[in-house]
Amino acid sequence: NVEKAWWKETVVYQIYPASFKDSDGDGLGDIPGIISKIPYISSLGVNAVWLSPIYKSPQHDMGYDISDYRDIHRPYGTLEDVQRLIDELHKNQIKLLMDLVVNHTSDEHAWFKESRSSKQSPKRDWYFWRDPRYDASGNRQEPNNWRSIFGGSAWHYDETTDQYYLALFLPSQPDLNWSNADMRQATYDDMRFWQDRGVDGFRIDSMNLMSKHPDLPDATVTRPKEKYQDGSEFFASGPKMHDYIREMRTEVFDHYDAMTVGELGFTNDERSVSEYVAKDRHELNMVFTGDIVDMDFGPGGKYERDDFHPRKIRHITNMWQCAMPKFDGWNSVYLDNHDSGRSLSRYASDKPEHRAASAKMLATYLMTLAGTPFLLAGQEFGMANLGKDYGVESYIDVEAKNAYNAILWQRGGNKSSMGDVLREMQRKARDHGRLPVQWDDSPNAGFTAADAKPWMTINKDYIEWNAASQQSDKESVLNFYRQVLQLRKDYVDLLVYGSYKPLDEKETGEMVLGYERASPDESQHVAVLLNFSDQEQSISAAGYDGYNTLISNGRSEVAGGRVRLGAYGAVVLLKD
Ligand code: ISL
Repeated sequence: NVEKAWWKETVVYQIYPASFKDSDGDGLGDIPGIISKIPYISSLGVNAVWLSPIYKSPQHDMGYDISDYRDIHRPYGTLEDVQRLIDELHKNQIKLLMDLVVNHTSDEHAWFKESRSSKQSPKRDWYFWRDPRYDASGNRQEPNNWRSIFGGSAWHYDETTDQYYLALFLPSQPDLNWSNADMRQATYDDMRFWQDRGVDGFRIDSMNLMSKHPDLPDATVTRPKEKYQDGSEFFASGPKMHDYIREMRTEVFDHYDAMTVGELGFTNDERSVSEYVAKDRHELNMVFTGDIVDMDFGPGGKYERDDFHPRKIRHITNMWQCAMPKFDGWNSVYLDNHDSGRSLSRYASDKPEHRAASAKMLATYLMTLAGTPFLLAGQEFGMANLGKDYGVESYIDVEAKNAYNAILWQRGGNKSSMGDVLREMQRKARDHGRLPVQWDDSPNAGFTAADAKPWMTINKDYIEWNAASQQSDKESVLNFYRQVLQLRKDYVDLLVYGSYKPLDEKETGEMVLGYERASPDESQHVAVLLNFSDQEQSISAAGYDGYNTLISNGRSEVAGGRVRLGAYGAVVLLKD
């Protein structure tokens, strides 16, 4: 039997602070804006908020480049505002998870400034500094061949000391050296600073990159035409990773009953993931594996074409749902975050005739699996990607821009050859996950003042797709979300703690994801059937005598011994 815990019964709502709600008309979301929406957040039935970074930052990567962990980016508000946010959320029984970005800092952080000042600096070893290599003709070269996640070399030359520093993301995001014990203690102090103010836990950014292979060896060459290579074999889930997590627990988390969610890029295999979340390891409560947001990446990367197929979500869902009970682990369940396109537009359909049904089908997926569900703000009323009529100039995020420019360069600067890349951007660019929330149909979607200039594009579909217009409509996506969240509470034994049994593709057809859940005492049973295609599907109802529809997105029918699902149909059948 699965052990009970508050963080297992929670549904988490992710807020991207820049895009949630602007209270002062500067076009950027802020903390008072979030506070003003607490009644709305509370009305959804979520029990926790994950807030993307709000700390002091030069904002080269939207706050994932932190220059002071104990201060707030002024346009978002002040420490007092954050305290008010924590207190107001708590009054509404909503917990707050902060984003903990400690794989790297900003190059404007005092630690890095000190570290870069001289080789003798006491903080020199808090980051990775290495001598140049020289090629046969005496040209200065990077210490190894690693590619940055945002493109180019991961190493940056610094004249002051004639050495390179390592930055796996932007050059302005130098990686911290976790093998330095003083650095680790300083980080733990910063975590305690927030926990002492009442924060309930952390989503830990790029967690598995904190331990690198101590020799920083050259990566295996997988793209021979390119100078820099994927070094993740040496920088993801390195040898000391689990020592650091255990230390973090005993130094910080255990003293606060903190909820912990580690982001794991690159680490997607069952055995490695189990080492983070198996119960007897006492490390993290849950993780985000990247596989679920990479289902439509191409063989050579994100901006290559590889059309999504339902068999991928079946495979990944079954894998994690079946794996976790083997080692008493727990996981997150998510489809969207601020690093990708909206799942509605990628894994289902945002065409007008399918949009609401698709959003409800995905909601059914999120709320009927074992694991803690995470929603990205706007998902609860069917926000979608920017449409096909938005050109490349609408994309302002550094990841897509860098990728676009790198491919353009490979193609000799021929812009007319870039249609395929733009298509993939329209699907997957991080910008879509960061669109301002569409509150109502007033100018600027009620996100900011009517005469303000929003910091990024507001999707023009807001006139039709916004939270206000769905409030009182019983059939709306928004109210469907409220219903499935309520079901998850009403059937907590079944939907949170119940067992999971995949339905075979032979029974459901390859376009349908089907699974059964049973409560630990076997008194309750459900079958969930989700059509990930725009074609009608028909499944034998032979095993479901005595089952009734618990919830449906309006595109299902049980009759004549068959369950019929319309395009993107979803149904949950409960045994009476
Ligand atoms: O490269 C990846 C794994 O295949 C990425 O998914 C990687 O894990 C991800 O880019 C890390 O994202 C996080 O850290 C970044 C920041 O830009 C993202 O917004 C954040 O979610 C650097 O802090």
